[in-house]
Amino acid sequence: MLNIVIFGPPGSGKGTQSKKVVEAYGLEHISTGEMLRSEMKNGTALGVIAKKHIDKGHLVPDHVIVGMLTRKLKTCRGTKGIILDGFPRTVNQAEALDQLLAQYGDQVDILLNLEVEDEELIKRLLKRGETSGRTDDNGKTIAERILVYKQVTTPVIDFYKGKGVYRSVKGTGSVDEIFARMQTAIDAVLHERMTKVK
Ligand code: B4P
Repeated sequence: MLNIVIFGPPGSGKGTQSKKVVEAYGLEHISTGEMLRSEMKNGTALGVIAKKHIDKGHLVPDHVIVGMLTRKLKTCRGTKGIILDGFPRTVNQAEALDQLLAQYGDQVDILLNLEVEDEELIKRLLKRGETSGRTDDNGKTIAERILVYKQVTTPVIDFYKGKGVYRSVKGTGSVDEIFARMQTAIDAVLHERMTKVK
């Protein structure tokens, strides 16, 4: 399996780029944000818990997210691989992911970090808020999400740097330009794998 993590602050283009990776490499897309929004829409118990946190721009508790992801990962066995979008967002989640993948003799092969400045993030999310209907795409909540990202989520970067799978990707420019940068990094991993097999 090829296991990719797409990482970056809110509004960095994780969802947008994940769709292109799925098309190009035939991977399963796992977006914890989308899964939570579906739970909220269906009014499930998990959705009710999630809404309380999401509306404030806070993270949903680790145990809730890890439980949801564990169930989802099981359904992805036997596929070409996965792209994780919005997970892990804490070091605890990263450790849990490691253990979950290790059960299957797998690991994260690459983490792609989309780097975008705050000003651009805010601009993108406010624009999306005009049409998305997302309760977290408003000025106050966007600012809180960016703060939470900096305080709680960025330590995940060091976790993966330590494993040698971290790659930085410039996240500004056109969607296709950014995707080309991502492809270069993913193809390098695939090439390295082929070389090892030979
Ligand atoms: P997510 O759905 O993951 O939301 P996000 O981080 O804001 O990223 P998103 O995918 O929306 O933005 P994207 O960069 O694709 O999470 C929502 C909430 O759920 C979180 O705040 C949290 O509360 C909770 N949650 C989710 N996962 C969790 C976890 N693991 N642990 C705890 N809580 C969790 O795109 C943004 C916009 O930019 C789009 O409108 C797009 O059109 C635009 N865009 C993209 N690329 C562009 C480009 N090159 N140029 C211009 N615009 C671009």
